[in-house]
Amino acid sequence: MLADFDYFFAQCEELRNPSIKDKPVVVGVYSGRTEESGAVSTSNYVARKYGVKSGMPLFLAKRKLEGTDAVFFKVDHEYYDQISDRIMQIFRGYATSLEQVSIDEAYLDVSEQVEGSFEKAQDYGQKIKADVKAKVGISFSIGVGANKLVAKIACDSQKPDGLTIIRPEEAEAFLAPLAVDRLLGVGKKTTVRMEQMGIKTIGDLAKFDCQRLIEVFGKVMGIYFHNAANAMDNEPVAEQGEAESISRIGTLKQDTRNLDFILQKTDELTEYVFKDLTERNLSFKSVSIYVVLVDLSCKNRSVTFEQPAKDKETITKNVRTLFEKFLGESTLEIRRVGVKVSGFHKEELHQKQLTLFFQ
Ligand code: TTP
Ligand code: CA
Repeated sequence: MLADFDYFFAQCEELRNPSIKDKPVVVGVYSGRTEESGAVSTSNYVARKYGVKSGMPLFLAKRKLEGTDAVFFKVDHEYYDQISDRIMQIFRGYATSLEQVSIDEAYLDVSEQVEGSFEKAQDYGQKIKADVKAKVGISFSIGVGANKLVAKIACDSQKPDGLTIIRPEEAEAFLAPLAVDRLLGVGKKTTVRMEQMGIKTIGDLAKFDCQRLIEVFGKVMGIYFHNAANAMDNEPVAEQGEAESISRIGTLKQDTRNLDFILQKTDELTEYVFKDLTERNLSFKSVSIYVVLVDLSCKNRSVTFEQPAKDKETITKNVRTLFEKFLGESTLEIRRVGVKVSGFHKEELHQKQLTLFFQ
């Protein structure tokens, strides 16, 4: 099962400004050179109706939306990250394993939960969607298939708020009419090459002689293309390994060298780090700070203890000491700050895996 959040950055902005929901919403990255320069990260579906697309220059998006009550936002990664984390956490409760692919996309292995039934997967998908909607307020699309490849294409086929189930016996017919570039690994060059060979759709590719594909694209890719077009994929939903560290980074409201001002921000970040830490029941042996200065150079400072710690005060206290020292060593103003804990207790990690195993 693949879940992909709908028009994610723009939906996050709608979430904290409900009154803009029916207006065109554009989230952009401003390059900072002039007021107007930059590109569209994403937009809501209202703005898409006017032809706004990801990657488009902002001035062009503005022109397309001229005369409408469109609203523009600057990307706020911290906020989107927090929302994404909360949803991923909910997903964990529904899946045997979770593979997060990006900030707004994750594969969930739910085969055990739905006992291999695609019928049950339909209800299960609805249940997850309703739960996330109620708890976080974000909608997303789900694709269900016998493997990751089919789940992904199923998900893309119906957005936003989609739930598309492709049963194993339907998979080949579902893929057949689609353009080959819908397959992962088929880029512009490959598309052109395949077109020269008379292959336009995934169906054309599925029927194409596998030996010939190997001659043209090499053994690894040739076999992959052949299998993928025939809806065959054995990639497991691979859980990312237990994190080596937990960190949060934030931008200061203004560039500063004022310790209290900085600590106000790092205390906020520490709250999030500490929350993650307690959720995973980990103790740590190192605390680090991360600093981005006004000239955009980055610096790290850290401290490691003999004995592992578990409490929030150890983080706040050491972050303060590290910043006091850092400010004594550098003269530039600070723009962004981060807090990190690491050096997790090995036995504890091991213990955790064992408990998970025996649950
Ligand atoms: P997508 O999943 O590609 O797009 P989306 O979530 O905005 O819209 P939908 O899934 O409903 O089609 O990308 C996820 C986020 O990544 C998106 O909200 C913003 C960001 N992004 C960029 O910053 N630049 C880009 O060019 C793209 C495509 C996405
Ligand atoms: Ca998305």
